Amino acid sequence: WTSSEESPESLSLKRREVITAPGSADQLRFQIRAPFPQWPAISSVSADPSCPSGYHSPDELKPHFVRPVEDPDGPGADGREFIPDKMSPAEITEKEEGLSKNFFNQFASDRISVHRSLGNDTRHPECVEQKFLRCPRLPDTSVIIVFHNEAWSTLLRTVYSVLHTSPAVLLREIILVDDASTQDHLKSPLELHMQALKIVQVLRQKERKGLVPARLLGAQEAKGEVLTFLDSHCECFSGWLEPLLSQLLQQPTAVVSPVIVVIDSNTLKFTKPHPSIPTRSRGNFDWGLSFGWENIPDPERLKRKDETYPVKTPTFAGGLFSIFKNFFEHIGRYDDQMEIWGGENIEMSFRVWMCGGQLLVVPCSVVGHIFRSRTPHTFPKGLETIVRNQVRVAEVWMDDYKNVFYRRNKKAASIALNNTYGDISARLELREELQCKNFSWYLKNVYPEAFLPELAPALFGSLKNVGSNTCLDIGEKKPLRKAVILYLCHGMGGNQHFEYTSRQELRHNTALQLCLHATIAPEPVRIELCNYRGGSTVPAPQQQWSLKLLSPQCCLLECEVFKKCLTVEGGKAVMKNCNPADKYQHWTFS
Ligand code: LR7
Ligand code: MN
Repeated sequence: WTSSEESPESLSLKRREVITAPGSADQLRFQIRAPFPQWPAISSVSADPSCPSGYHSPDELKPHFVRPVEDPDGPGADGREFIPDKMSPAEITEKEEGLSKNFFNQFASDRISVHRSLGNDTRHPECVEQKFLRCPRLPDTSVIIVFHNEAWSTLLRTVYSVLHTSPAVLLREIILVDDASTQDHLKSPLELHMQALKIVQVLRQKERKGLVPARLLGAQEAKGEVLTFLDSHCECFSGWLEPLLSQLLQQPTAVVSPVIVVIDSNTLKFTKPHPSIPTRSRGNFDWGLSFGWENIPDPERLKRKDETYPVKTPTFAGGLFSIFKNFFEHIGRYDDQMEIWGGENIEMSFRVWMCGGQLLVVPCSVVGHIFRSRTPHTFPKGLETIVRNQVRVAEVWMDDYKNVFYRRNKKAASIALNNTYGDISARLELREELQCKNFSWYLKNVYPEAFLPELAPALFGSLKNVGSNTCLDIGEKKPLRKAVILYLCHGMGGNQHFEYTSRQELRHNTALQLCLHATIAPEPVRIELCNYRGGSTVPAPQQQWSLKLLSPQCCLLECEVFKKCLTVEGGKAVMKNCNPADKYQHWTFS
């Protein structure tokens, strides 16, 4: 088989045969041509006459298998939730301490075996039946886990789950990279424990720099053909590794992620996959540059012949993925000036697609991750660090679309304006050197479903009510169908960012497409999904506003179907008869 840049699909059409066909190594010998001139061909996948017959199996001999003393069938077995008996006052204190340190239930985690069983393999039958030839063998991998002040039980459970689910020949090593943790259990006790496991090494970053520099350190030391990154609070489900490696073998310029299932941060329950429910989600981003999940759109979903087929995804969560080490180096590793946490997942997503790679979710690979609602990490230079990382993404990769982000995040706009995001010349050179496509190519070809805000809206900013001196604000995390609120003007964009569009809507569109929706008083004016969302529909009349200019800064906001104007009354936004003399009907954009 030959993989060529012109038809990356041609190989994948035969993929079931490649990975499941019995037969001699000779019949299956194949070579992967370098997809880029600068990138050396991978030769190690050609057949080795002495290599063993048969298929990879999780039961394959594990020379490094070490059984921890804890019972895999103890509390939490089969991925079940941990339900404590009556808790003593001391236990309640312990639980609270664990929560405040980690923002997950360390108390529960500490009482579950570090190699708890996840029970039988509940993946889709097409995944369970899939077989992977041992010859020619799959590439081997280094698993790199970076951590900062991770709890002992979650970190060890991550390590043991890798050891117990990965066929030994495919697991070259596990590299733990400590991002300058301060907790004692992560110092010599960790080193001693890991030394006993032989194939696990601990690297230390002397200074706290964040997850990107830590992963780069791990990658530099890694000896495997493939790099596999995991967060420090994961559990691998059976059969997770082979589908990732096999997909890379077929598409060596892919970056592949498992399906990431939830380990509940309170009960530690592992959400096992359901055999008859196909994969539903892929990654996306919003115009605040946050990562999010969405349903796989129909055209992509229908292209999949069965559950073993990968899903193209516009972005990835960033924490759990595999990539050929030489492709990682070719495609520009990471932006090494990104600090602490945030932004690198979107950066890598844009870069991989724009510079000739692809981002795939492999549904037969399942890994659990403890999702938590808040970050427990300290930010030595403040939360601005995240915005600075995002500005680096926007400046390097987003062309004119960076302004769509800056309009929504005033902090980002000021970092960009004052040029305090550091030197990006090396990243711009990389973009040049790899002859990457531009951002509109990415939007058009990789994420055609993306909502594109107007590049140059007529009016935008926060909408201040002159009479009450407050600003329109979408309020909560889930503002849909809720009353718009009036809040102290903060001038940061965010929840107070509105744009007046060429279709006369007043939009807040960072993640969802939300529109200001007129109502009949006394019902307060609401936030609704915009009726016009591309295609042929038109805005609902309640979502069409005409501006009756009073000054260059703005106006009365009239909804023509009601012939009424947006008014602040009793701290609420309501529709009333228009009266240009009423200051509570005057609005300014700023
Ligand atoms: O300063 C730090 N140093 C670190 O080493 C901060 C964090 N870390 C480590 C940390 O111990 C953990 O192993 O970095 C890893 C990620 O940090 P988390 O787990 O506290 O945050 P998270 O799960 O929200 O991280 C998600 O977003 C990050 C943005 O920078 C990274 O992309 C993470 O890889 C990503 N995690 C995932 O993709 C797992 C799936 C969750 C989702 C969505
Ligand atoms: Mn995490």
